[in-house]
Amino acid sequence: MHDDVTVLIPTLDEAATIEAVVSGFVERGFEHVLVVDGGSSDGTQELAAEAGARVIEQTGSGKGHAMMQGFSEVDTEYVLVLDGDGTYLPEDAETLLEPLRSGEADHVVGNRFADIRSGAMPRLNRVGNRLINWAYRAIHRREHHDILSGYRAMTMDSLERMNLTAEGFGIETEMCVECVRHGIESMEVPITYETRPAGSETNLHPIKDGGTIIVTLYRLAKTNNPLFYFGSLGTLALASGGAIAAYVGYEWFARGIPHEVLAIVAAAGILVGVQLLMFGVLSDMIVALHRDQRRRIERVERMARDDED
Ligand SMILES: Nc1nc2c(ncn2[C@@H]2O[C@H](COP(=O)(O)OP(=O)(O)OP(=O)(O)O)[C@@H](O)[C@H]2O)c(=O)[nH]1
Ligand SMILES: [Mg+2]
Repeated sequence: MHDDVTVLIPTLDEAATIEAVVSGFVERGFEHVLVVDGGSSDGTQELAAEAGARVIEQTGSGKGHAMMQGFSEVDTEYVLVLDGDGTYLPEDAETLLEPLRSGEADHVVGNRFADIRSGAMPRLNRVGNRLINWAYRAIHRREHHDILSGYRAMTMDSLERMNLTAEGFGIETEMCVECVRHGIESMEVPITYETRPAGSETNLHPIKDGGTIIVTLYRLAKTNNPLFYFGSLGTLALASGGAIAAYVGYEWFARGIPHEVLAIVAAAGILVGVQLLMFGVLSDMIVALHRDQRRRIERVERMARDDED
């Protein structure tokens, strides 16, 4: 029934749940279930295969790496990605796939906050999510409220246009940023987020992985919103330089004490800050021009392709 969809599940020690997750999809008519396992030692691979999945073992490590390896094996039009920890429901698959089939979007993200079971997400993760989504909206100017969601559906076509590199938990962030960069239509649909069943362990370290995600978001801001990237650094340098200059000035005029070294530091901070700000404005113009050019090239490519058909 769903022979145009591959259900891709990255797993690492998910024996407690993987069987139920895979059979949930098989029973709903998904013939292609692909589990990319990161070398589980608890029998996840066998359980997944018994439930009807095709299982491959990951050649590297990290969730992002597993997903990229999985994508390279997909030969269907659509891909549905989800975790193997039983926190996402097969019942929501249709909701995620519908916008792809109707042509409304090429990348659909399940919004966990629409219906989140109590205890499904620790407070720290909740706060981190809120902060990261807010930063994403501010930097990339697209309405998303759950960019880190692990339940997503996409067309293979749009996926092939993305340039993915994040090997760990930064992959979801990267996907949302790539959508903006390549003009891929993305949208959000409400889904349910369940609590991990007892006996199932998380692989996510909120501080370490949260940090990686924030760094990923910031690093990727450079190409989509350079004014923010350079501007924030520039403002920081300018503010520190200005503060030191104010202190040096106060000491000199009010108390007659000179601070030569500090004065040089302050001047350097202000100079660097102003330069970074100018650099930000210039890069912003370059990016805008570049985006314009690329849209034009893509339009011409599409026209050429349509002519061929
Ligand atoms: N193949 C592979 N899968 C991984 C790796 N790390 C995590 N996973 C899987 O990726 C999915 C998401 O990992 P989780 O630990 O559930 O992380 P999360 O969903 O962001 O965090 P929780 O809120 O704790 O569930 C799960 O199915 C994991 O088994 C890895 O290194 N390799
Ligand atoms: Mg999970």
